[in-house]
Amino acid sequence: MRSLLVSCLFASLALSTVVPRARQKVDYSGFKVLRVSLPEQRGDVEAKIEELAAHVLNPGKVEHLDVVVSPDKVDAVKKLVATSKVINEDVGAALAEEGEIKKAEFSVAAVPSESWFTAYHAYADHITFLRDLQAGYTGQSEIITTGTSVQGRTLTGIHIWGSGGKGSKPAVLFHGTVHAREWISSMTVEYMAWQLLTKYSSNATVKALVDKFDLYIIPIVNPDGFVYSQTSDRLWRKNRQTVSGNSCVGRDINRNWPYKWEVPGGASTNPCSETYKGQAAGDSPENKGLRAHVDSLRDSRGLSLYIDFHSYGQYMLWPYGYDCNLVVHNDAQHRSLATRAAAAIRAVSGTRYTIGPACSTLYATTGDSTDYTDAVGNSTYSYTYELRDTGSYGFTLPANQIQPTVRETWEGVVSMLKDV
Ligand code: 0X9
Ligand code: ZN
Repeated sequence: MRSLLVSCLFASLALSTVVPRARQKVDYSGFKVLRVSLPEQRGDVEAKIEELAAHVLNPGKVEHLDVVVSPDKVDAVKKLVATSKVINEDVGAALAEEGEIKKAEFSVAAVPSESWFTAYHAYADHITFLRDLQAGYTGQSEIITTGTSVQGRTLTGIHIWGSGGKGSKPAVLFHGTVHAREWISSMTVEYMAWQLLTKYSSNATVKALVDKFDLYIIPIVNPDGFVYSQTSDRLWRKNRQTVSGNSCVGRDINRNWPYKWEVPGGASTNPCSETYKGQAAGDSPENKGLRAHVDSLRDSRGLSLYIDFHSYGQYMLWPYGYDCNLVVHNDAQHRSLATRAAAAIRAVSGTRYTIGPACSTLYATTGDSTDYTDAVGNSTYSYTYELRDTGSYGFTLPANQIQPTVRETWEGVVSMLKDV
């Protein structure tokens, strides 16, 4: 008995050095979402709200913040601001509508079917999905890795090419799930890969697109955060990196890219904030791997198009994030591609996107991916997509909206790929 206890203890200690054991899952029953107005001098009030809130859903937003607050802290938050309203009475009940994480049933080495896109999935199943998809198309795809996360997970993606052969065409790069809680983005990015490979031989449009580019598709660039959002806190956003001397965890990988990282205003220097930028430019391991990949594509065949898939809000945004007065040299071309892509999406389902330069259309960010891919990666086009919805469900989009979302977004992406 004693030796059993000792070996269990040893096993759990050994496990904890690899992946810290998840604490009990956060129960959001009774938590509310408050929409609070901010004063002109927002700094102090914002910091106090961040301290009281369990999460800020739209950090950086100028007009108002949407904050998730436990029932006992609602009054304290309300006292800090001039106006507030409850926009969700029970976050726990809203999360329950999202649908369970489905345990996937993979048949041996079969290409995944479209039913994959009817549910959300565990991280390990996402990796199996990619491997099974790739295994069905070994002549025109390979699994790629672009570095390692804080907890040692490999950033995994798929490289797809067409008739010109591997590595012969300009590069297209898609990223998903840099923000852990944005689950619809993993599904959407996977749908792009699935469509490109499964439709290549039957659909002339798809064939032409795959023949035109080398496509690099990484559905989950923040695996530790994603796993944490499934095991511990559904509303987790950042990675799982610690900061010495501080108990708060996580850098916002989308504030960590080493371009204009040092500019003040578009990210937080507080490790407890949702938008913590890190201690130095590019100091998250996830960013190091992603950046090396962007740099190597730039140095080989050049990047034609980069899309970073997020949720929510239904926006298509392009550089710059760090300065609201700067206009990118090919702003007009960015706008015209986005106009056509948004129209293509709307034609499928009526879903409306707002388009524009990131800073002036949404809010300022420093160290975000698209500023880097534009200015350092020399990508001809760089976009952030904010997928469905506009806030009714937010990050916890119900599973029955996965297929409508991925199908409409596919049409937007096809439109962009044709136009590039
Ligand atoms: O804040 C972000 O990183 C993105 N929004 S999200 O709600 N998914 O977190 C937006 C990034 C786009 N860049 C700018 N708005 N500057
Ligand atoms: Zn995001």
